[in-house]
Amino acid sequence: MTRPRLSYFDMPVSRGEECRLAFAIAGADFEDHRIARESWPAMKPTTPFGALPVLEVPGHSPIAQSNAILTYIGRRYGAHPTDLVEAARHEAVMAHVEDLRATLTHAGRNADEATKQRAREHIATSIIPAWAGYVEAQIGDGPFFAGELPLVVDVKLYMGMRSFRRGVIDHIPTTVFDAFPKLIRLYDAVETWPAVQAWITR
Ligand SMILES: N[C@@H](CCC(=O)N[C@@H](CS)C(=O)NCC(=O)O)C(=O)O
Repeated sequence: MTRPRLSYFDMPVSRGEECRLAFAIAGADFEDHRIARESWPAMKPTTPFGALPVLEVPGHSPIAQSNAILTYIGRRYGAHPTDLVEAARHEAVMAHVEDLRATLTHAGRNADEATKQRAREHIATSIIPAWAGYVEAQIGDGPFFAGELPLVVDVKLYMGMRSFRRGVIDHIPTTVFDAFPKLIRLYDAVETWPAVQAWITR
C-alpha cells in the first residue's frame, strides 16, 4: 500500500462519503476501499472501534472516527486551519454535526411507527432549528465556513445536512434548513464546488 486507504460501505452517504469528499476537494489520491455488507461482520472486530470509516496511512496503525480522519486529511492536504484556536473552532462544529447524527440515530429507535414519527417531527421543529441556529451564528461572509475555500468543516456540514435536504429522512421536510441562509449558501457552495461535482457525477 503506497497511498492512504479509506474503508467504508459501498454507498455515497454519511461519514464515509464525507471523508471521500475531503480527499476529493484536497485533490489527493487515495484508495477508495468499498466494503460489502456481507463482509462487515468479520471485519468489524478488526477495526479500532467496530465501525467505519477507517483510514489506513501506510506505515501506521488504522485511524477511526470520521472527525479524526477528516482532521488528518485537512491537516495533511491544507484543508484545515493551521491556527490552533481556529482549528479547534472548526473541530467543535464537526462534533456538533456528530451530535445531530447521534440524536437522529436514537430518535424513536426500536419504537412503533407513530412514536418514531413524533420523534422525527420533534427533530424537525425543535432540534434542527436550534442546531442550525448555533452554526449559522458562526459562519462569516462565506460562502464557506471560513471564507472563500472549502475546508473539511464545510464537507462535514454539507454531508450532515444532505440526507435531510435530499428528503431521505422520513418525517423531516427538505426545507428544514431554509431559515438559515448562510448554511444554505455553504451547502450550495460545497455541492457546486468543481471537485465535489466531479466526485458526485463521476
Ligand atoms: N463516531 C463514529 C461513528 C461511526 C459509525 O457509527 N459508523 C457506522 C456507519 S456511518 C457503522 O460503522 N455502522 C456499522 C456498525 O456499527 O456495525 C464516527 O464518527 O466515525
